Amino acid sequence: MEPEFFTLFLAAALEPNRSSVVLVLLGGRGSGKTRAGNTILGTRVFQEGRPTTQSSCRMTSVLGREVTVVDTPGWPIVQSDASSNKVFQEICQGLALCQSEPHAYLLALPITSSFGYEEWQAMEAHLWSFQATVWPRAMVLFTHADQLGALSIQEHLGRQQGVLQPLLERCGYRYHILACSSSSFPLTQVQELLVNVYNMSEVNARATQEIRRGMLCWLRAGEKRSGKEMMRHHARRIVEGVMEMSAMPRGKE
Ligand SMILES: Nc1nc2c(ncn2[C@@H]2O[C@H](COP(=O)(O)OP(=O)(O)O)[C@@H](O)[C@H]2O)c(=O)[nH]1
Ligand SMILES: [Mg+2]
Repeated sequence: MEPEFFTLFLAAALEPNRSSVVLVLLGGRGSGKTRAGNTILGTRVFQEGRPTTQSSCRMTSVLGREVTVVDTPGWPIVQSDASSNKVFQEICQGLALCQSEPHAYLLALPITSSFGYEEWQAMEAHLWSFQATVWPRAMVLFTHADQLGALSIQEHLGRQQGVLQPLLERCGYRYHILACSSSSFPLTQVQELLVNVYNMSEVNARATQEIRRGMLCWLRAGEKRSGKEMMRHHARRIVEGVMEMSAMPRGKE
C-alpha cells in the first residue's frame, strides 16, 4: 500500500465519536495549556501553578455537552534527550487516554511570545510521530489573549514574523483565542471555540466520507485492473504456448 494512501486510510478509520467533544492540549512549556484546559471545562480540574509533568484527562459538561480535555506536559524549547523523551512518552500517554479519536488538537501559543524557528523545531521533534493524525485536526489556540489590548488578533498576526504563517497554514488556518486572566472567565470565547471545533469535525467527517468513497473506488478499480492483468497474463501464456509448439521440430506426418 502506498504511504499516502495508508495515511488517508488511517485518517478515515479513526473517526471521532460525534456525541461528545474530546480536545487534546499540546504545546511548549508555559504556553498556557493547563489554564486553557481549566477555562474550557469551567472549573479548576487540572492543577495550576506548577509545570505539568504527566498527561491527564478530565471531563465535564460544558454548555450542555460532554467535553473531555487531555492536558499534556509542555515540550522544552532547548531540548535535552532525557526531558524530550519524557515529554514524548507523556504525549503518547495522553493520546492513549482518549476513548475515541480527539475532535481537535489545540496547539497552545501565547500571543506574548513569538513563534520562531527554534519553537518550530521543538514542536516538530515532539509531534513528528503523530503528524498523520494531529495536523488534519489541529487548531492554534492563542493564549494570553487578554494581553492583546486594543489590537485585534488579525492585526497581531499581521505583525508577526518567523514561522507562524507556515504553522497556521499547516493547521488549515484554524485558530482561536482565549483570554484566561485570573479576573474573568471568557464564556463567549469557550462557546466560540466549541463551535469552531464542532464545525471542523463536521468538515472532517465529510472529508472522511469522501476518503471512504475514494478508497472504495480505488479498490474496485484495483479489482478490475487485476482482472485485466490476469487476462493479459493468460493471453500471453497462450501466445507463448503456441509459439513454443510452432518452434518444436515436427514429426513426420
Ligand atoms: N494573563 C494570562 N495568563 C495566563 C493565560 N494562560 C496562562 N496564563 C499564565 O501563564 C502561566 C503558564 O500557564 P500554564 O497553563 O501553567 O502553562 P502550561 O505549561 O502550558 O500548562 C501561568 O502562570 C498561567 O497563570 C492567559 O490567557 N492570560
Ligand atoms: Mg501545564
